[in-house]
Amino acid sequence: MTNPIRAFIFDLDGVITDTAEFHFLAWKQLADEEDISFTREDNEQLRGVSRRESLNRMLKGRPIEEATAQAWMERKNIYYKKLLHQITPEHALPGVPAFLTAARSAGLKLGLGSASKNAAEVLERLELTRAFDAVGDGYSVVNSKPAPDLFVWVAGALGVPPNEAVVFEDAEAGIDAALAGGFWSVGIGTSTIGHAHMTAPGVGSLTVQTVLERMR
Ligand code: B16
Ligand code: MG
Repeated sequence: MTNPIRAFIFDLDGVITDTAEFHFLAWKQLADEEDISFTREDNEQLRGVSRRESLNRMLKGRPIEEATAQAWMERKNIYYKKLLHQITPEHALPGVPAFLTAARSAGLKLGLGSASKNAAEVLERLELTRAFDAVGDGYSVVNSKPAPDLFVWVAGALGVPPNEAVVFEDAEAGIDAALAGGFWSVGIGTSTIGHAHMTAPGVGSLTVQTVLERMR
């Protein structure tokens, strides 16, 4: 017999809201200014990984001085933060607020595990800060996804062991992190997430009961 599920932990970008487009536009502005080719397809490789790893992937092996790397990441973040002003509660992905409410009503603890250092601001703009019992973000741990550290940190803050928690993730790095930490996992969207315990096009196409029944 397996343990009952006591917590749901959600990734932010691609699961709760779609900030990937804003990340793309910000990296694209930097890339254009620096004469680096960067397409929407390239941007898919940046899904779920840290700002530093995103820069590395955007550069595709091109060497860069550390001081320049820091300055470029700072510039990208300024562009990104400007775009975040557009976010309103309507930017939550379809069915997300209702799913969070249903999960809480079912007695589950709710956590957020995002690689983003801007996660708190995004949650505020979505008016979803109070929906979560614990929020782990780009400041919480040193080793980012695919290391399991962030989800383990959130589970610890919720007081629930990994094998009693389900991670909802849209990125391959995020599902790898969840599995490495011993969590149950739900792959969201269309990326390479076939190794998750179950997959769905979006949180809105799931019910809390369906997820709980599959995690055993
Ligand atoms: P920041 P998630 C991730 O968010 C994004 O998917 C990824 O594209 C971004 O590079 C990363 O956050 C860091 O974001 O530059 O704002 O610190 O999917 O883990 O919620
Ligand atoms: Mg994501």
